[in-house]
Amino acid sequence: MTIQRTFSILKPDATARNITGKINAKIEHAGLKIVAQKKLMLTLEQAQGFYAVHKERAFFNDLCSFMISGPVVVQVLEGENAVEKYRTLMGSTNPTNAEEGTIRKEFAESIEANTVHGSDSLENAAIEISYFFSSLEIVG
Ligand code: IDP
Ligand code: MG
Repeated sequence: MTIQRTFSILKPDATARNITGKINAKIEHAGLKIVAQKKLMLTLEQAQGFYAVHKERAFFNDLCSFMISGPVVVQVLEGENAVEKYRTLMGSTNPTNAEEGTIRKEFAESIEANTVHGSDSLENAAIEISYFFSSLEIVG
């Protein structure tokens, strides 16, 4: 029984299609609580910094362009085993491979426009949360 916090982004393809509420319903139905949330436009510098781990990948420039193509919703999710629970709820990076019932299976448009980001470890969750939120903005 470990309560964790993880970091989530509802990507520009989600805000463009006005489905952030549908995604949040799935998040809450899975038992994760949205303890912080804000909508913003990323700058190119912020997107590049956030995805710096991927900077050598062929898709890096396209990914950063996509992430600044419209507003995103950044969130902190809290709950039992939140990091792994949210990764499971998201589904595989490529929606073609995503499992039934996952966010990406239901909503993702492509391997790039795949609707959501979620931290891949507890350590990265803490780094990513602090990239976007101050502790005063997180209300459990
Ligand atoms: P994840 O979001 O499932 O953790 P990562 O491998 O960390 O997947 O990749 C980060 C993001 O980069 C993905 O969510 C997706 O938007 C994009 N991406 C990953 N692989 C590809 C690819 O092969 N082509 C285009 N975009 C990709
Ligand atoms: Mg990742």
